[in-house]
Amino acid sequence: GTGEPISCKAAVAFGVDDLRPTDIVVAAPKAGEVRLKVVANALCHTDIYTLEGSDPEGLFPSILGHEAGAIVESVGEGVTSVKPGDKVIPCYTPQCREADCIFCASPKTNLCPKIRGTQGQGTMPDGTTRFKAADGTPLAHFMGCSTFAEYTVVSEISCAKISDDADLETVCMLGCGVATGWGAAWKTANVEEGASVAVFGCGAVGLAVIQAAKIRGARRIFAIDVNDDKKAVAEEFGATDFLNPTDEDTPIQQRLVAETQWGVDYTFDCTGNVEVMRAALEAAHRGWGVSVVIGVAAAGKEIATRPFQLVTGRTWKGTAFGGFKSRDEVPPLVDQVLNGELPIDAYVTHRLSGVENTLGAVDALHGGDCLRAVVSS
Ligand code: NAD
Ligand code: AHE
Ligand code: ZN
Repeated sequence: GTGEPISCKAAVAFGVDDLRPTDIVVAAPKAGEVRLKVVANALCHTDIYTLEGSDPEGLFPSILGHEAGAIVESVGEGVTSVKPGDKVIPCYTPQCREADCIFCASPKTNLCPKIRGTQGQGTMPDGTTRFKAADGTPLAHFMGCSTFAEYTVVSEISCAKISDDADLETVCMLGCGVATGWGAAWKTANVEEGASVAVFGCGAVGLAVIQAAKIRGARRIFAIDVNDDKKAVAEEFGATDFLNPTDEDTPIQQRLVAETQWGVDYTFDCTGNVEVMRAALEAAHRGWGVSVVIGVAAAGKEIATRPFQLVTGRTWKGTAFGGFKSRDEVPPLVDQVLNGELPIDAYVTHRLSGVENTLGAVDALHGGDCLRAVVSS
């Protein structure tokens, strides 16, 4: 019952590329915390990036996973915004909404720093963990979510309470990839009708940028991927042109500038490759082009370009979770999905069952034909 530890299954990352089904014990939520029954996980490339050892903040052993749908099992002392039975999306970018939080108060950002320090250290805000393996090994938390488990504990400020009608097996994708792509186009870049757009990388994040740009009325949408199989799906999501950089005789940015005379109004990196980030910046329009970094680069990687690219009017920006303030803005996105305004079913290309099969989702996402592999708990 409430207050008792729960024994359950998880996919535990014991080390680089070592993800194993494991029996774990999940402690009760402390003050300001919520224990969740995880219903479905959609694997995001960032989980793989951390599993591969590319994340400077990566910790082992840990419970990864940050794109999920869940139901509140129990709440700790003082929790008022959610109750047992509520459907929630755990959000790695929390929203504390406290009066003295200048980030929550500002319309310019979603980056509430309230629990970011401990989140990066793999603990709850009090500096301790709620997870251990059945043999007693402590397990680190990840991104304030740790959803590759049948039960997890998160902060109340990380829980976006969503409609009871939501299908957690699909809206889980609003916990990261799909919401990030939409927000990158709508909030970070603020793409307008008639604009030109170039999206580098046609995974779920890139396709969500394409979908969102189309909804805004972008006139020309270039999809760029090294995998030719992405052409058809990119066009289904709204791309007007598809380019494979490996087929080009000149750098891809030169081709894009040639196609558009002065460059593309809005460009997006959805690959995490720093050379691609450079190409995306240099493909942006002289005088006003905006390039948004969404992809997450491996530890030690840095971006470079000639400063002249900025002097001549290009802007380089980045986005975390598409700039969405999680508790305020995720629930309305879910409502728009429910009323049919924002279709998301096509992102789910693979379905698996049982958290112990999370490794199957990792293999699927490596496969090249996968957008999102959703694992039901
Ligand atoms: P994914 O692996 O499903 O998709 C990546 C796509 O990029 C693939 O289609 C791949 O073929 C393509 N690609 C790889 N190298 C390329 C190159 N050199 N040129 C063109 N295309 C190339 O990944 P995803 O889940 O869609 O995530 C995309 C990126 O966004 C990852 O780096 C992920 O970590 C990051 N991400 C960031 C945020 C954020 O808030 N900033 C949120 C979600 C994901
Ligand atoms: N922990 C890494 C960087 C990882 C990273 O940049 N994460 C993105 C979200 S990726 C979601 O799939 C992000 O939003 N970061 C902001 C934040 O506060 O973590 C590192 O370099 O240390
Ligand atoms: Zn993610």
